[in-house]
Amino acid sequence: MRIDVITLFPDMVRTVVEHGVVSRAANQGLLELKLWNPRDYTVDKHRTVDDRPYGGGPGMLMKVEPLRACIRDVRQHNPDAKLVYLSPQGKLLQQGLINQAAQQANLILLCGRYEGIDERLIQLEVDEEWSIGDYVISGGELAAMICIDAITRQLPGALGHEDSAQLDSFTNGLLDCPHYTRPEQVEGLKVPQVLLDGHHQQITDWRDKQALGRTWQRRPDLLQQLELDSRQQALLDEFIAETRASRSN
Ligand code: 4GY
Repeated sequence: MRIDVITLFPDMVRTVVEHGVVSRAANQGLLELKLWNPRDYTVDKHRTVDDRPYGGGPGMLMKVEPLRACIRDVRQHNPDAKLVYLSPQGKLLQQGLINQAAQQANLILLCGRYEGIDERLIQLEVDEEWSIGDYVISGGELAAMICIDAITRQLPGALGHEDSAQLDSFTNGLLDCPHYTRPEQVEGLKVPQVLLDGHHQQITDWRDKQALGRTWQRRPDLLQQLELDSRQQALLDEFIAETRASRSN
């Protein structure tokens, strides 16, 4: 997959391919990241990339001409790609949207700075607007890096074992189960016995039950969107019964 990123801070975005899973994917040729800086498309002596908002008020906007020239150049090199603007006004990013994006060959991510970009550039140039959540950060770069990371780990071959993105939390619409490693005891807290016994079906049942139970406790909104099968419903019923029992003890 090829991802082009339009940003005033290319050095910041590049760091996403310098570590871990995303770095390995880039080195394997699964991900090709290209960075484009609107500042390289300025023509004035000061290389100006900001401009004042009509109507006044605090803050600046990204200057239209260099940004538009940059977008045009990217599109010329990558004509088939969808262009996504990252902003709090966008569609909330969820695993389904990430997985869909990972099926595409190309993507262009546009990072805003200052107070953002002229609305007419959104109308004319932007195909989709995505949000990473209901909070404001100082620029689109961190949002783009989150997108790149989340998309890359869904590319076939990006994770060590081919099925581990399948096992990720949210792939099944649920939160993850708890995990334990050595030592067997930490400050008197023990590893659940079932994980030590080596009965694989019991381990699977326990993990699924914990995932269902935690989702029920912490994110009931996620559970409501799911149709549980009879095994899952039975495991959740057990979890709820155990929770009530241990609360009344
Ligand atoms: N939330 N999801 C987000 C954001 C920063 C000024 C427009 C978000 O995606 N991006 O908060 N972005 C602003 C900064 C320009 C984007």
